Amino acid sequence: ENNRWAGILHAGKRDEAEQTIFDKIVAKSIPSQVVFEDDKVLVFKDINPQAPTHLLVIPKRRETLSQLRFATAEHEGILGHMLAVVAKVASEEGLGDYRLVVNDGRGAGQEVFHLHMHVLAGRPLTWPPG
Ligand code: D5M
Repeated sequence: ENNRWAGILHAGKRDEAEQTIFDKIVAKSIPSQVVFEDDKVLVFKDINPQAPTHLLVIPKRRETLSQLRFATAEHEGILGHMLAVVAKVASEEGLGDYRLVVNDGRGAGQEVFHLHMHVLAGRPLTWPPG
Protein backbone atom coordinates (compact mmCIF):
# COMPACT_ATOMS: atom_id res chain seq x y z
CA GLU A 1 0.00 0.00 0.00
CA ASN A 2 2.84 2.39 0.93
CA ASN A 3 4.63 1.59 -2.31
CA ARG A 4 1.52 2.29 -4.31
CA TRP A 5 1.22 5.77 -2.78
CA ALA A 6 4.95 6.39 -3.23
CA GLY A 7 4.52 5.62 -6.92
CA ILE A 8 1.62 8.02 -7.23
CA LEU A 9 3.44 10.78 -5.30
CA HIS A 10 6.45 10.46 -7.59
CA ALA A 11 4.48 10.19 -10.79
CA GLY A 12 5.94 12.49 -13.40
CA LYS A 13 9.12 13.01 -11.36
CA ARG A 14 11.41 10.77 -13.37
CA ASP A 15 14.62 12.71 -12.98
CA GLU A 16 16.23 11.25 -9.83
CA ALA A 17 19.55 13.02 -10.27
CA GLU A 18 22.59 11.82 -8.33
CA GLN A 19 25.26 14.18 -7.05
CA THR A 20 27.93 15.06 -9.59
CA ILE A 21 31.20 16.98 -9.55
CA PHE A 22 29.22 20.07 -10.50
CA ASP A 23 27.57 20.09 -7.06
CA LYS A 24 31.03 20.43 -5.54
CA ILE A 25 31.79 23.26 -7.95
CA VAL A 26 28.55 25.01 -6.94
CA ALA A 27 29.40 24.47 -3.25
CA LYS A 28 32.95 25.78 -3.96
CA SER A 29 34.36 22.69 -2.27
CA ILE A 30 36.45 22.20 -5.41
CA PRO A 31 37.83 25.20 -7.28
CA SER A 32 36.63 26.48 -10.63
CA GLN A 33 37.19 29.61 -12.65
CA VAL A 34 33.86 31.37 -12.28
CA VAL A 35 32.94 33.86 -15.00
CA PHE A 36 29.42 34.74 -13.80
CA GLU A 37 26.99 33.66 -11.12
CA ASP A 38 23.65 34.62 -9.66
CA ASP A 39 21.24 32.83 -7.35
CA LYS A 40 20.15 30.38 -10.05
CA VAL A 41 23.14 29.65 -12.32
CA LEU A 42 26.92 29.36 -12.34
CA VAL A 43 29.13 29.96 -15.40
CA PHE A 44 32.70 28.62 -15.20
CA LYS A 45 35.56 27.58 -17.46
CA ASP A 46 35.60 24.00 -18.74
CA ILE A 47 38.61 22.07 -17.39
CA ASN A 48 39.16 20.43 -20.78
CA PRO A 49 38.61 23.31 -23.23
CA GLN A 50 37.68 22.46 -26.81
CA ALA A 51 38.12 26.06 -28.00
CA PRO A 52 40.01 29.16 -26.79
CA THR A 53 36.86 30.03 -24.82
CA HIS A 54 34.91 27.07 -23.42
CA LEU A 55 32.41 27.90 -20.69
CA LEU A 56 29.84 25.78 -18.91
CA VAL A 57 26.49 27.17 -17.79
CA ILE A 58 24.77 25.14 -15.07
CA PRO A 59 21.74 25.48 -12.80
CA LYS A 60 22.89 25.63 -9.18
CA ARG A 61 20.21 23.26 -7.94
CA ARG A 62 21.26 19.74 -8.87
CA GLU A 63 17.74 18.42 -8.65
CA THR A 64 16.78 20.81 -11.43
CA LEU A 65 17.68 18.44 -14.29
CA SER A 66 20.28 15.74 -14.90
CA GLN A 67 19.77 15.98 -18.64
CA LEU A 68 17.62 17.96 -21.01
CA ARG A 69 15.31 15.07 -21.94
CA PHE A 70 13.60 15.29 -18.55
CA ALA A 71 12.61 18.92 -19.03
CA THR A 72 8.94 19.78 -18.60
CA ALA A 73 6.95 22.99 -18.57
CA GLU A 74 8.14 23.60 -14.99
CA HIS A 75 11.72 23.96 -16.28
CA GLU A 76 10.94 26.71 -18.78
CA GLY A 77 11.99 29.37 -16.28
CA ILE A 78 15.46 27.99 -15.57
CA LEU A 79 16.06 27.03 -19.22
CA GLY A 80 15.10 30.49 -20.44
CA HIS A 81 17.26 32.06 -17.74
CA MET A 82 20.26 29.95 -18.78
CA LEU A 83 19.89 31.15 -22.39
CA ALA A 84 19.59 34.78 -21.28
CA VAL A 85 22.77 34.32 -19.19
CA VAL A 86 24.57 32.86 -22.21
CA ALA A 87 23.69 35.97 -24.23
CA LYS A 88 24.75 38.31 -21.42
CA VAL A 89 28.07 36.55 -20.78
CA ALA A 90 28.83 36.27 -24.52
CA SER A 91 28.30 40.01 -24.84
CA GLU A 92 30.21 40.99 -21.70
CA GLU A 93 33.11 38.65 -22.48
CA GLY A 94 33.22 39.84 -26.09
CA LEU A 95 32.97 36.33 -27.48
CA GLY A 96 31.81 37.34 -30.94
CA ASP A 97 30.54 34.27 -32.77
CA TYR A 98 29.99 31.30 -30.51
CA ARG A 99 28.36 27.88 -30.40
CA LEU A 100 26.01 26.62 -27.71
CA VAL A 101 25.93 22.84 -27.14
CA VAL A 102 23.90 20.54 -24.91
CA ASN A 103 24.98 16.90 -24.94
CA ASP A 104 21.93 14.85 -23.92
CA GLY A 105 22.92 11.26 -23.15
CA ARG A 106 26.13 9.23 -23.27
CA GLY A 107 25.83 8.60 -27.00
CA ALA A 108 25.83 12.37 -27.51
CA GLY A 109 28.96 12.80 -25.39
CA GLN A 110 27.36 13.61 -22.02
CA GLU A 111 29.63 12.65 -19.11
CA VAL A 112 28.33 14.80 -16.26
CA PHE A 113 24.66 14.23 -15.45
CA HIS A 114 23.86 17.71 -14.18
CA LEU A 115 22.35 19.79 -16.98
CA HIS A 116 24.90 22.10 -18.58
CA MET A 117 25.29 24.20 -21.68
CA HIS A 118 28.71 24.44 -23.37
CA VAL A 119 29.65 27.83 -24.85
CA LEU A 120 32.47 27.55 -27.39
CA ALA A 121 34.19 30.50 -29.05
CA GLY A 122 37.48 31.89 -30.25
CA ARG A 123 38.09 29.68 -33.28
CA PRO A 124 36.19 28.80 -36.47
CA LEU A 125 33.54 26.20 -35.61
CA THR A 126 32.80 23.83 -38.43
CA TRP A 127 29.47 22.23 -39.31
CA PRO A 128 28.44 19.46 -38.92
CA PRO A 129 29.99 18.97 -35.46
CA GLY A 130 31.61 15.60 -34.73
O1 D5M B 1 30.54 17.85 -20.45
C1 D5M B 1 31.11 17.79 -19.18
C2 D5M B 1 32.19 18.81 -19.18
O2 D5M B 1 32.58 19.07 -17.84
C3 D5M B 1 33.47 18.37 -19.92
O3 D5M B 1 33.69 19.25 -21.03
C4 D5M B 1 34.58 18.53 -18.88
C5 D5M B 1 33.94 19.40 -17.84
N1 D5M B 1 34.43 19.21 -16.49
C6 D5M B 1 34.48 18.06 -15.79
N2 D5M B 1 34.99 18.27 -14.57
C7 D5M B 1 35.23 19.61 -14.49
C8 D5M B 1 35.75 20.47 -13.47
N3 D5M B 1 36.15 20.00 -12.28
N4 D5M B 1 35.88 21.78 -13.76
C9 D5M B 1 35.51 22.27 -14.97
N5 D5M B 1 35.00 21.51 -15.95
C10 D5M B 1 34.87 20.20 -15.72
P1 D5M B 1 29.64 16.68 -21.05
O4 D5M B 1 28.70 17.39 -21.99
O5 D5M B 1 28.94 15.99 -19.92
O6 D5M B 1 30.61 15.75 -21.74
